[in-house]
Amino acid sequence: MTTKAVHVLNGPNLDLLGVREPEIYGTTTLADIEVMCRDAAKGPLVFRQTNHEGMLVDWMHEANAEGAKAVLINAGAYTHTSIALLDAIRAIRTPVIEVHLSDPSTRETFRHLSYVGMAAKKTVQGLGAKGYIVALDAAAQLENGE
Ligand code: CA2
Repeated sequence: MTTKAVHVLNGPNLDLLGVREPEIYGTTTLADIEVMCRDAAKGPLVFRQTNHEGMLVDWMHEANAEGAKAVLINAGAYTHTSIALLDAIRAIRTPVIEVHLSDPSTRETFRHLSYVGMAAKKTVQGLGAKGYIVALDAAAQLENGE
């Protein structure tokens, strides 16, 4: 039997992590976060980044079609704008966990609304890169029905 993967999807500008605005997002790069996630994951992990909204939707569908264990998504600014992502999360069976490095609820008011959060099973925010690991643990707990 093949072990199903957790898919970690990252949205726009997260490829700039560690390079710009370290006072908000820290100095850890997305490549560092990928290594942390691979170390922490207990099974196969798909880790991706795109600057394109539709690509995130396609990857949600792909995760669902492959029977992925869970999707972790940091949708970046699409979090606050994308009804397409909300619909995609509602349309798939795979449980989705929302992750943010910062805590958007303490930032500008335009970041307070999360379309992703309306459909996600759980949100982990404000913990920096460690939030991805907390979200991986949360995905394992969902799998165990906890
Ligand atoms: O806190 C998060 O993880 C965010 O998803 C990051 C998004 C922001 O739009 C969300 O409100 C919260 C921004 C990602 C952009 O990342 C950058 C990294 C370095 C330099 C500039 C942007």
